[in-house]
Amino acid sequence: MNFRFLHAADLHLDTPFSHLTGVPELVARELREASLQAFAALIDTALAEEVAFVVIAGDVYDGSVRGVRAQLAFRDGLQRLSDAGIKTFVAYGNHDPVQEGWSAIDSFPEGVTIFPADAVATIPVEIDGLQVATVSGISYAKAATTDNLALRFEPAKGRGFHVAVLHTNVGGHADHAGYSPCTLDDLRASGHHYWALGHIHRRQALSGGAPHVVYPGNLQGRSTKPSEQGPKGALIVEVSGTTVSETRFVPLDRVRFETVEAEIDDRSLEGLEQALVDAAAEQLHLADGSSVVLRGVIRGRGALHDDLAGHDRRLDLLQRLRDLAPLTVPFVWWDRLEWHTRPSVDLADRYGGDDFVADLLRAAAVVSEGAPEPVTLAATDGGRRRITKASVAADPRLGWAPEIGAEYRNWLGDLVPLADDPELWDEAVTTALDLLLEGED
Ligand SMILES: [Mn+2]
Repeated sequence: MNFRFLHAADLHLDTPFSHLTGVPELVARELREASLQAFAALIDTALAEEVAFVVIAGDVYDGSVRGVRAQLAFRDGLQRLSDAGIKTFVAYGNHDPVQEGWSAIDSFPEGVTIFPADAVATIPVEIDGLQVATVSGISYAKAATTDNLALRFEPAKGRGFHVAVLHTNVGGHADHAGYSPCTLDDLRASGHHYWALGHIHRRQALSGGAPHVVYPGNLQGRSTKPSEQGPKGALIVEVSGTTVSETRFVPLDRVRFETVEAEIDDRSLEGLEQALVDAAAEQLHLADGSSVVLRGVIRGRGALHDDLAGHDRRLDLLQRLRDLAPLTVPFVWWDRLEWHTRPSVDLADRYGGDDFVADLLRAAAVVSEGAPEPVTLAATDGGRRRITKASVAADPRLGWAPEIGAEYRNWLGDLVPLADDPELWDEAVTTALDLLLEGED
């Protein structure tokens, strides 16, 4: 028997997008609606694709304070599926545990299974009186669920294709909260054909067969964090007997979060602006009817770095991009610009000099790369002082020459601990250079 089902997770209905600041009314309104519209699109897709059932693997809501709009929209969607004779299976996760928060829904429509929190439940799915699948699952009782729920699944048995539904952090990814951690081997052991997982927002298949172990990603991106970027939606899984014949991603997001990059090398301000505007237009095109929230990353070395080094000018460029972007739906909203640019000076040339810029560059090299040879710097007593990485660690204030000024010495001392983070350190040194070079002019 061939059939298809829909696998979604991490709906985070009515998610607030509270980190986005300074957005105009139209953008705020669209963001407020985005998660609910994505859910409506999910229901539309299930109906259009005539799926046998829908699986939702946790984090239906954004928090245990489940919003009124979120709950009522969720119930409406399940009712539409029920009316069409489509079963829905829901396992709650850490954002919507069964025993916490407030439920506005007295009774769910016919054909909806909310998996219990005390034990794994298994429900058969029939088509034309023939059992074609079973769907097993368990919900979180409390948000802080850190025991291995995967071990509670009994070996799959009976006719058909066996689906297991769980909100879990497979492999205990350090970047994700450690909710109900389990291993891939735990999941392989149970004999299910398809583990419909939720929790990790980046879409991925941890195993492409025997069994399929899949995170569909969240339904609607929530920020410009890497795991929240790119197309978001759900998976349509085509089943033939006990085999997955195809898995198709269906984008359902209404607002897409993306990063665009531009280089400043030899570009005029006008050229940089055009590059960013073009990149935004391309993202809007790729989003295919959805709106786009952009983070711009600007790299490279050149005169523009020096010209725009002041905070205000960079903010002005951001404002200018916002002014140029379409503010009708689908919109483009520039959330922010990140500058990883470098001054136009020849750093190799300056490194060999005998001024403070050279001292700074050499000290930075010692700190960040642990230069094998100690370097000498102008010291407070007017002479030269040898420094090594160890001496910097022992005294981050370095004994910089007095003509540098106490505020610089203190400030540079504060920078040294940043060396553990290469990107941050690079930025700190670049900022220090900017200030020094500005002084030279
Ligand atoms: Mn989630």
